[in-house]
Amino acid sequence: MKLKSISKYISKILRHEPEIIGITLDEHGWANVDELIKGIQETHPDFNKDLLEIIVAEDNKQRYSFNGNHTLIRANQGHSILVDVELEKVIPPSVLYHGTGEKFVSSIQQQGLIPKSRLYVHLSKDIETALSVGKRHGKPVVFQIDTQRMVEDHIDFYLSANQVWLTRHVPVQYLQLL
Ligand code: HQG
Repeated sequence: MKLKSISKYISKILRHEPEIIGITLDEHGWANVDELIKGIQETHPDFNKDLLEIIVAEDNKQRYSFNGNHTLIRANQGHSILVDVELEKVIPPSVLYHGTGEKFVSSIQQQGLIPKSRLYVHLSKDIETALSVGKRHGKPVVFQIDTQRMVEDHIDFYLSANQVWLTRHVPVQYLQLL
């Protein structure tokens, strides 16, 4: 069984479409662990709790969290469905980065960065990480964001449990294409 493809499936369920395995998330994005495992077993009969524990512990971006007694699980960020994962509001470093595909540049230069299907715009703390995010969309480009000026202008930033910087919208005046 390929753990990476199951992890992608779990992301899809916990961020976007819990209904594909007939489960629901609560208002804070939590799913019941037993229900999640049962739902995944429909298509991957060998899946079990031990494998879920491995996926959560070893995920390269720490995408998921359990509650204290591991009866509930949620994605730390990246949702399209409206859940409140109790993000921490934090003052960001004075500069952050956003990697995207070259094909989106002219639209971004007109509209700024918008969350599109997700709840937040995702920002990276360094250019290298931004480039790897951007590569998912074709030829990568990186925008530098004047977060210091955004903070001065009272725009809120959040840090997810797995250290991804999030904000609702980055208007064009704070963006510089590198
Ligand atoms: C672009 C992955 C046109 C935006 C990553 C991005 C990240 C615009 C795309 C996380 C636009 C949305 C999120 C505008 C923004 N016009 N295009 N005005 N504003 N865009 O996948 O940031 O592996 O929803 O630049 O590592 O690429 O899934 O967002 O290219 O942390 O955990 O619209 O997903 O993490 O694409 O990636 P996405 P993203 P995971």
